[in-house]
Amino acid sequence: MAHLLVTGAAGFIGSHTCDQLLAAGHTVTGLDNFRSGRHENLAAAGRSPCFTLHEVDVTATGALDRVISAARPDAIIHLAALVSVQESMTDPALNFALNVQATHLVAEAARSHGIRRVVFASSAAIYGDTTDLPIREATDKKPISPYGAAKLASEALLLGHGAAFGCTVRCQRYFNVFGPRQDPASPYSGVISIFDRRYRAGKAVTIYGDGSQTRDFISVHDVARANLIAATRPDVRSGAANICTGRATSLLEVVAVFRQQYPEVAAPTHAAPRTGDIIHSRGAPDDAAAALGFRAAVSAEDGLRELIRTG
Ligand code: UD2
Repeated sequence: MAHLLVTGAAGFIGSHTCDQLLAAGHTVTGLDNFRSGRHENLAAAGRSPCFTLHEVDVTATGALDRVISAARPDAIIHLAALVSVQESMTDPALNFALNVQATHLVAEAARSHGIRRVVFASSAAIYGDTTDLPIREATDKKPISPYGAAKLASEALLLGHGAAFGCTVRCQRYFNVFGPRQDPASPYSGVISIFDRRYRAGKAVTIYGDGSQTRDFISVHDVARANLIAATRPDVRSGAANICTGRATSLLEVVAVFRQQYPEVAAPTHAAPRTGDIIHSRGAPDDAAAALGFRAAVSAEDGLRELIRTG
């Protein structure tokens, strides 16, 4: 059994990752500044004797050193981030601090403490608006936001450190993650979390465009499992892989599942497509299968039903 340090432990992906690590018998030290993380996300983890939480910012002077010196983890799963693409547009400096500098600090902490593995939350945003589908890892990386650029820079920082100082680095390029605990607060939150909140409130949703746009929606449970594998499987080598399902689901298909569950809610309204919206996005899952033995197991429909059932 391993001891994992999870940054961003109280976030959407972080909390599910902690839950799965603990369920598998590992020890977890969590770290979160609670900027977007929430205490209630850690309700289950907090009941485990194998879980310790530190309420600190990764970028605070000496914070990582102190936590790592005390915990002596085997690996770091670095998920703490400025998670909003939109916020990276309005505050690029904050994006740089939380999404680039923070990663450098993690890389340095891994080096100075001799930590042998780092798993990093990268994103399909590094590919920009490519129309060459499915998106493969070798596809040109042309980010179109400070957020995407920061994720790409972070991958390079970590992989360079890993190669120089003998640490295995896995960069996980998440596609459109959905599931329980995703914050629906902003209009730029993931579409499924927005739809979930509106249907629960009995309100009609708005579809931008005709709803035929598709995304590679992956359940947060699959994403957490991919993190667990990347952090703990013994024979893993450094690299980057898409964490996706390889399947495209349209917004109309998403809405159909909600409408079955909420027949009393009015039909969706349609609005003009969002500026800059891409029509189709779908990843190739083969590299993750080869490097990690990971394949997504939850279908978009099953994941949606679980979200609707449990919230
Ligand atoms: C992701 C980013 C977005 C931007 C984009 C670049 C997130 C949550 N979003 O958007 O910020 O970087 O990638 O490609 O990381 N939609 C509706 N109704 C709503 C909300 C959304 O129809 O109330 C549509 C939206 O116009 C889009 C689809 O749903 O066509 C998916 O939207 P999304 O923001 O969940 O994800 P995505 O991949 O478009």
